[in-house]
Amino acid sequence: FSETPQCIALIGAPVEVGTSEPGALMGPAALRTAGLVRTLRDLGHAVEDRGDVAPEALPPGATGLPAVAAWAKALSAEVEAALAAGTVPLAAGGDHSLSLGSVDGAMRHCARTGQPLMVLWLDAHADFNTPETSPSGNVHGMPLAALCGEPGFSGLFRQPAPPPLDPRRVHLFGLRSVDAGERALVRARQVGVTDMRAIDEFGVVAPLRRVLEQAATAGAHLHVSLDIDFLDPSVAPAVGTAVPGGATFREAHLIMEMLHDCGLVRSLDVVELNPFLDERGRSARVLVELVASLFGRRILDRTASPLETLPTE
Ligand code: B3U
Ligand code: MN
Ligand code: MN
Repeated sequence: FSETPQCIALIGAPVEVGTSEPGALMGPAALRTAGLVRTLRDLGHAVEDRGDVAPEALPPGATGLPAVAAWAKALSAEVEAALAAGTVPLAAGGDHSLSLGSVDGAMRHCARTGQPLMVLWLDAHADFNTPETSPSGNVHGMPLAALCGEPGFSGLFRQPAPPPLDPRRVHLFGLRSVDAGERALVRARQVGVTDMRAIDEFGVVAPLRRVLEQAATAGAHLHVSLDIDFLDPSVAPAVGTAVPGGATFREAHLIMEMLHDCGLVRSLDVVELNPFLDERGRSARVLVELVASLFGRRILDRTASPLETLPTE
């Protein structure tokens, strides 16, 4: 994002049919309560809160792929329209199955503009299971496999569907929990990966810079999908599937600041916040702060490079 104000379209997606842990449907409400809209407006952006998407009539209690598909189709249309209108869609979830809709909407937009799409997936998990490999059957562990055209998913997308996402244009960042079937697929499909081991060794800056340089060279539309479990559970406890050893508060902010500075982020998901498991709104507030950093909040105005702004005697 540039220094110029953006027009941001907040789209609530209270989806929890992709997980077995109830509570994620309260995510959009908690993010609003934590001041998401006000915070972005205070940064000078125009924010249009489009309310929550509603899937087409679902039989009550519908679960699994048919229910996920109904949400995905509705969200895809909203995201595509927001992009066509020149706004930055911010999909607030809801479990990670909602990205089937948001990324699909971005894919359709990019198919029309001719811009390549790149996806940065900030997550403890690979979310690359198929119905065949999934140990849980939960669709929030599958969206990337479906988006990348793996078999076993039918009826998920609006028709006609764009060509599947190129897995080499997907980058998993913060990975630390992978199932056996996923491991094989992530390798075979050449998905980009910066796992926690790499972050321990090199920090977040060098690996992220490489991804952003690749995106800049390609002239890409960068879609960022932020799963709250990317963060360490001590920072953001409101998560159904907590995995220890995640990103620190400072690492996460630095990533958001770099994403802002690169100016390539055109669409964003904030997913898997489960307010039922939160501690007095703490995790929701952390997410709002991170989104603020991604949209340009900084500690001090910086006109020079970080080294030049080091304090002098
Ligand atoms: N990989 C496991 C666990 C999981 C994936 N995403 C979340 N949990 N949030 C699965 O069920 O697919
Ligand atoms: Mn996820
Ligand atoms: Mn996850």
